[in-house]
Amino acid sequence: MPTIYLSLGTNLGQRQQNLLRALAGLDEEMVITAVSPIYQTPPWGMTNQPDFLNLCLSATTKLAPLPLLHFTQRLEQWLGREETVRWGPRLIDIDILFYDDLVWCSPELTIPHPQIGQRAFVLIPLADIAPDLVHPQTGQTVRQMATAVDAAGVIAIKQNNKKEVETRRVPDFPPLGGEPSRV
Ligand code: A4P
Ligand code: MG
Repeated sequence: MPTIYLSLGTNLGQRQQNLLRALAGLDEEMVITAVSPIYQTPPWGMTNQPDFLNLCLSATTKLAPLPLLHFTQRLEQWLGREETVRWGPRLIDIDILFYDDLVWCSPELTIPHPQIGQRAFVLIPLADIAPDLVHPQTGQTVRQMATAVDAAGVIAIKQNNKKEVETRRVPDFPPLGGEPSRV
């Protein structure tokens, strides 16, 4: 099965709970193999907004790239994410970083995620779980990219472990094909 890497971010509401609920929802369509610590990170891109909590995870999944994107978008909506401006505040954001060593570019989906190299909020947690992962376009490892990025203000606040994910399943998250519903 393909190995994927995802980045999760939140800066509205109950931020830790948002991350744990997202992990539990993702668990429905993938086998999560590693979860980074949760980091508090200063807002990137649009700086006039609250600090984020971020984490990265690795997983294996049967979903092809576009169905994976549609699944994560449906989960974002189900968790209560509302429309926002680009890089603006959000309850939950799920980005696909890598999908094996696939390079994919369409209007809807770009893999690897195009801004990985500029984002400490992605690279620092990713380096905790996959330091030797190689970017298929640049040949750089995650460790090399993480060393090169400005990580000021990126602070680990909580270890995560798979047990916590497993005990936090969202029992009523509808399987693929179900109608999205609100919490
Ligand atoms: N899309 C294309 N490729 C991908 C991909 N690999 N993964 C498209 C996920 N989505 C992908 O995303 C806009 C569109 O990108 C989607 O409809 C999908 O078709 P979005 O999440 O709806 O919009 P957005 O998040 O506002 O835009 P964007 O450019 O994806 O922003 P990011 O990259 O998600 O950045 N600062 C900190 N510290 N921590 C954060 O987590 N997050 C952001 C949002 C800004 N600043 C942050 C953080
Ligand atoms: Mg996004």
